Amino acid sequence: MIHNPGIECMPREDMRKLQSERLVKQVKICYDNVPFYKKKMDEKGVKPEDIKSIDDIVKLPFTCKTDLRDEYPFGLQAVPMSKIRRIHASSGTTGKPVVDTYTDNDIANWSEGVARVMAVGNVGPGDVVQVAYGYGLFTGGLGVHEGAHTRGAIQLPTSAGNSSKQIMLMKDFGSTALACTPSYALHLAEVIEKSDVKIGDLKLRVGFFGAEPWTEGMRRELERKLNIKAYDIYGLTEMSGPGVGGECECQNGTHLWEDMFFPEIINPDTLEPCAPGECGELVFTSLCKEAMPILRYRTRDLTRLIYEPCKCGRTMVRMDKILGRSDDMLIVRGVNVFPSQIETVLTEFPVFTPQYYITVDRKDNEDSFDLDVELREEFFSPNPSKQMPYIKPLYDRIVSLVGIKPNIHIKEPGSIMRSTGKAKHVTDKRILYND
Ligand code: DLL
Repeated sequence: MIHNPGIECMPREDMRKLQSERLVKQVKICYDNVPFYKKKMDEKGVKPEDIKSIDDIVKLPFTCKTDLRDEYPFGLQAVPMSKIRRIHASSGTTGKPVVDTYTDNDIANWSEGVARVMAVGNVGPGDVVQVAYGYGLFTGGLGVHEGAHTRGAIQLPTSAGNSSKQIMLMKDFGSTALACTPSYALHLAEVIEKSDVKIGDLKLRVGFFGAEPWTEGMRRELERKLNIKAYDIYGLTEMSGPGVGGECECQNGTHLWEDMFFPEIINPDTLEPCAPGECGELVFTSLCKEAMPILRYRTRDLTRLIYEPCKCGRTMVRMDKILGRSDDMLIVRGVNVFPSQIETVLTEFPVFTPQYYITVDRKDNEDSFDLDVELREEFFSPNPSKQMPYIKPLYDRIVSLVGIKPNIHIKEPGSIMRSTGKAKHVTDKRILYND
């Protein structure tokens, strides 16, 4: 089901016109109300009058995460505090959080973005949407909550954690949709397997998973284990939160809501636009944010855009699965490794669970790459000689696909740390030596 066909299926020329109109306004708002943008544009010699259409976007300066931190908390705000209705922030691992603030209209637009994603799963009145993203400063919980509200569905705000209770409520309240990180969804599936609840006792039919990279293999696993259709939902705090885009029924790329967020792909080294279809860093310009508009924000997410028309009828551009963030990329013995590549390989092997943990270290000037994996219950034996036949094919596949020679350690099923939010897959001990 398409939530807003007038916009989602708009002819591309009309979309360009809408984007142009909105960009012109958004840039003027930034220049006139946010000293940070005035300074940046003046430095680049660009005036609002120079921005006449969406094609002129390349004239604008970029905004980086460090700019957001420098302007913490409200330096990028374009309206007085009396117009603000909500404040969210991303946790981040270092320093100050990234803040986003919202007017009433911003919250309405944000909910519209999430509602468009939920419509793909035909979520509407009578559906119980179990929102197991964290509620709080994180945008996942409240963002998805509002989107479910816009669809006229019943919101079940369980937040993340307390897995046994999640499953009890899922069964007793008849949840039809589950929204959480894919890693937490997998954990819930494992808890269900170990409980008295049968999948047939549940009414679950659809899931909206995001906030972290996940692979096609993980989708297959979640769809099989939970007997649902699993859709990807993408977003980031700086662009309001979840619902910057989502997958359609074709599950073949994430449509980005281009009427609200204009995407570009740039080469992160040269900062030049990439050729259409080429992989690079995703950059967004908000087109109708009121409280904290944002120009050419460098997300650090690596992906490519797909402009070929989609069979679903939506005309909005699609993006490929996010390979990872440039700052999550590990360089081990000179090889670039994204944790999601390990998930891709693991899910090719039915004997392994998709759980993994990477530890990178440096000994005698050489990098080591240790990989903890779990065999499924039915294949596990503590006897190392019985594990060997499973290790060799996994090792070979990682060497050929990722280009790195891992030290593989087989762990007991269930022993790798599960997460209720964004999963942590890596410890890079080398960072300690650089401090
Ligand atoms: O994670 C917003 C969100 C909540 C999205 C719930 C989807 C569902 P942040 O905490 O600011 O916001 O993190 C944003 O998470 O730049 C990506 O690196 C990553 N990310 C978000 N969605 C996906 C996804 C929320 N579907 C950062 N696939 C982004 C891959 C994702 N990575």
